[in-house]
This record gives sequence, C-alpha cells and structure tokens, in this order.
Amino acid sequence: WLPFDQKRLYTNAFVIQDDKILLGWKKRGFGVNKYNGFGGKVELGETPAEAAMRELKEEAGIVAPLEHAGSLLFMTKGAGWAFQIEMFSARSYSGIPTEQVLFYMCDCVVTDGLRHRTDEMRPEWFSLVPPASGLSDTNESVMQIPYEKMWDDDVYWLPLLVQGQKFVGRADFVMEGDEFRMTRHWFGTI
Ligand code: 6OG
Repeated sequence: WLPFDQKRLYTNAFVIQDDKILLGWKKRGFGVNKYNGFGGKVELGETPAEAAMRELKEEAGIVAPLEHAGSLLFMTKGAGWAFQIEMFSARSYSGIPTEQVLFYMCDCVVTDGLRHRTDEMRPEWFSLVPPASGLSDTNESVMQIPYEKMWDDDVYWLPLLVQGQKFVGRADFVMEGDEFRMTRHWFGTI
C-alpha cells in the first residue's frame, strides 16, 4: 500500500514540569477516548511550531516555549494519505491548564448562523516518577502515564520525548471496525 500520494501535517505537544506530564483526554473527534498530547492540523500559511502553539492554547488554555522533539509518520492501510506529526515539548508553561470549550463558525453553513463546538480535550497531569515500592501514602493522586488508553505507538517514543532525546519514526496501522491496530513500527533517536 505504498506509495501514498498525500500527506497531512499535524502537531502534538507535551508539557513537562515537576516530574509530571500534561496529557489531554480526547472527548470527541479523531482519537476519541484516548489520552494524547495537544495538537491538530497545521493550517495553510502556518509553520508546525506556530500550529503547535496555537493548538496548545486552544485545547489546554496555556502558553509554553515549545521546542521540536521529533517527527512521526503514520500510515493506515487504505487511507490514501499519511499523517506526518511534528512533535513538540516544553519544560515550563504559563497559564492554568483548563478544558477549553471553543466555538467556531463553520464556513459551510455561515448563513444559518449555527455555532459548532470544536473537539474538546480535558487536561490531566501524570507522574513521570515510577511508583514507590511498597505502600506509599504520598503522590497517589497522580497516576502513571496511561499507555493502555493511548495510541499503540506512544509507548515507544514518549519515553524518548520525556528524556529529551530527539526521535523519528513510522508506524503502520490497519482499521478493524472503529479501531486502529498497529501492524509495524520503527522508532529511533536522531
Ligand atoms: P485533531 O483531529 O484533534 O488532531 N494523532 C496521533 N497521535 C498519536 N500519538 N498517535 C497516532 O497514531 C496519531 N494519529 C493522530 C495528531 C488529531 C491529533 O491526533 C494526533 C493530532 O495531535 C495513529 O485536530
């Protein structure tokens, strides 16, 4: 199923601070009911870095000095296009991460004056420190990164992003019903 003839450019951004990482719970749209970084499509005339900043503000309500962390290519059998996702990370931020409920006027129905809700992400912090062995009475409210509720590929490259290692990679998927199943993957540091 190669070569693909189209590529769609997306961003994904992660904020790390005080041994914690900020993820968003996707409440609707592509990747619904999964945790992910904040991001979306790179619009015409935008650089990936500009899009990453915009999406982080739109989805989490915060501003952060995002830096490029890696590039990933995702291909799905039969999709006809590939997703190129530029990954970003920051070690500080300003503002308070809050769920954003945004409205926009859809180009196609300007005449009916309807307002449409965009995708929503609910920001949550996760611990980057392994759980203490034995009984622990501290830090129990901050969970470990929930890889079982994330895209299959994330477990391979998110540790690299957390360590500050730049990476590239590719993952191939097949659709099974509504689910994407990863069939092949390759990730490496650069
Ligand atoms: P919107 O539809 O919300 O942008 N995305 C993926 N992220 C990971 N970790 N793995 C994948 O494997 C992904 N496919 C897409 C890119 C979608 C968001 O979802 C990310 C965007 O940040 C297949 O505008």
